[in-house]
Amino acid sequence: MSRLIVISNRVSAPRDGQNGAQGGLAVALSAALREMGGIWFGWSGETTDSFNGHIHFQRAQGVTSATVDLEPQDIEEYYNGYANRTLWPLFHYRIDLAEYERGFAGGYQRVNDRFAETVRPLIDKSDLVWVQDYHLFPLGQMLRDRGCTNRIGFFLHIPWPPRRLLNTMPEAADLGRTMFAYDLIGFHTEEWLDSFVDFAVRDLGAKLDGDLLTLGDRHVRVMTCPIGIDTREFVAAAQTTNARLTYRRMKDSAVGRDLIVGVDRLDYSKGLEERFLGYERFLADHPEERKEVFLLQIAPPSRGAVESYRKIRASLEGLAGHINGAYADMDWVPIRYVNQGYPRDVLAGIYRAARIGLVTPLRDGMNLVAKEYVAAQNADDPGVLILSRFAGAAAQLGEGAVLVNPFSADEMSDALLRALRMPLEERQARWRSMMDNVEREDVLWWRKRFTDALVQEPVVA
Ligand code: GDG
Repeated sequence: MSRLIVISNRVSAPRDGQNGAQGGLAVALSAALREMGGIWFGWSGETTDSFNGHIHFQRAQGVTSATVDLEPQDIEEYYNGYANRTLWPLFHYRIDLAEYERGFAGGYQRVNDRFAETVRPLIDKSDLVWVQDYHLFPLGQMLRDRGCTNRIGFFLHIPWPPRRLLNTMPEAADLGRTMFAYDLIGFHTEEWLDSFVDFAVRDLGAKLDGDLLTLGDRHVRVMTCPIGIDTREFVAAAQTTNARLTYRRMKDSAVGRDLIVGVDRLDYSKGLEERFLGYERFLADHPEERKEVFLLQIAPPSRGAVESYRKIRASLEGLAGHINGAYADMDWVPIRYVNQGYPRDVLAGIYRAARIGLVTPLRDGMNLVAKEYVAAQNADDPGVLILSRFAGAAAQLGEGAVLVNPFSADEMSDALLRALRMPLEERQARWRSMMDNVEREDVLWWRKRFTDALVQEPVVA
């Protein structure tokens, strides 16, 4: 059997002494590495004055990780720059926020080149190579340039944007051509896959035959492979003592009111401002509901080195303060806005206590919070998921969730009212249809679907 070489920006392989839960992706990839053998390679998260290619190997809980340190300039140009200020906004359709700087593009190429040079000697002839996400688009090509004939797959965790948006980026065509170094590319949904194919065919001149794209002498297969959560683990997390205590604490502090919960990294793609405005519209439209509900928004800060993230933090604080100022009473505050993260079992308890899960990104590759909310519910008395139609998760959960357009405050207001008034039977039926999907297409299913497809690919001559 082939070994698996996973390459991602950061490595979240288990560490010695760690007994807290890892995230779903880390669990799935660790399980795959344990089963197939192999290595997880990426940036350590540490800096070094001058890049030396020194690899730190670690083996814990049956998984080998190999990490390298990067220079401060690498981190500035590759990570904070091209990945988070160019690609992330562009791929989330925010060309107004995307910054096109040659310095960023150069740093991105340099770090990908450093990754390729460092990881190349670790790859044996029969290994499967699996590259993760937008930080590493050109890595496959750079490995091919170094004689790597292995099967190489790529999975994109974020959307692929429509070609008219992508083409605003000066390096769009180059980036697109390097994607043909891969044998297989996975996307969460048909929509992201179609955008890629449309771009490849119309802008690069590729030919499509079934699910195979051809450009010159290179072929790449495209597939949808929606990521799931570690459902069994999350259902169990919702039953732990910590989760039960949290559930109790939330119910006590709600004093009979309905909890609406949002949990998101603080990121403009998650639609937090629009969510607050939709909730405000609901409060304005339905004075009789005001003291019957409250919104708990958990938003741990992320990417604080990037200006647009500092701005959104400030503007959300202002908006939450404004709404609370306008509507709060001495015994009720409409929004509890929290800028810290919580352990996974605490989150599970909060989800379970919430009558509504409000997941309204403006654009999201998948969105795992939606699935975690579903997994944490009590089957006898489940809450309602209000889900953005622009999240990848809507393709799988669309029948059970109440879908909304997150740009419309009116639609959000209507959806909140509908969810609050939804009869138990309807809630149960909707939840069951979502839970069936969350159980069937979990993260282990996702990993197997991708690696099984990659193994089928012919080896490059
Ligand atoms: C990218 C894509 C795609 C959040 N707050 C806390 C916490 N979280 C956890 C959630 C969830 C994860 O972070 C967030 O996952 P999402 O999928 O919602 O979003 P991104 O971080 O943007 O992920 C996304 C994903 O990759 C996988 O392909 O679904 O579309 O953007 O698991 O629970 N975890 C803890 N405390 C918190 O306060 N412990």
